[in-house]
Amino acid sequence: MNIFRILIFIIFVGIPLGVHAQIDGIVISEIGAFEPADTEWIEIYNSGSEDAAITELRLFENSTNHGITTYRGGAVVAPNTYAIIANKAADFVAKYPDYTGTVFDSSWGSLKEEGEELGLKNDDDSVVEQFIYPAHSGGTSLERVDLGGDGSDAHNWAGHPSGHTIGTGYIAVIAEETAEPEAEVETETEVTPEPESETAPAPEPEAAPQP
Ligand SMILES: [Ca+2]
Repeated sequence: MNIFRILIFIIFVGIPLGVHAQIDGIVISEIGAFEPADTEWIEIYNSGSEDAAITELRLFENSTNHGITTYRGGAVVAPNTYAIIANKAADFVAKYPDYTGTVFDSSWGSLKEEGEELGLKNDDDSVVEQFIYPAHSGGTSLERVDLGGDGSDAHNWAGHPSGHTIGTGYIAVIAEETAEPEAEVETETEVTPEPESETAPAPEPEAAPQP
């Protein structure tokens, strides 16, 4: 009988294969590299259809796998939900009391504003996400424009015009249009000629019939 051998095979080959739960659909959605190192953070988003245990992932930064532990809100991020991985979770929470979502704690040196390789890996080292984010300075966060789009495409990242969107998604800002055209508006008003004051005389009110 080969059943014994089959059982041995299942136990020693099958189970180890199943041990590593592959987590799919977690994307890095925003990067807070502009912060002082202690309050640096990375926003993630679960674009998958299942709950994801983020503590089973490793944050890959500076060629190192950094562990991720729970801090607030548990280990799992539900589908269509944002969460934060902080360099020092306590410092992050103290700085951003308005954000009440899930926070994970990790530990890294410093996220580089010049851009660097960043990623998320499963515990078997398989890659969930890995890319080099583009340089961005100016004291604001770097947001991923299309969460389903390529993280290694520099055009898929945009510096926030004034701050960040911790816990929420990217919103296209029309700041480009509101900031520049002031001068244009002025010239436009100058150019538009006043209509010749050849206004037709107001129609005379119909004389009220004499009684
Ligand atoms: Ca965000």
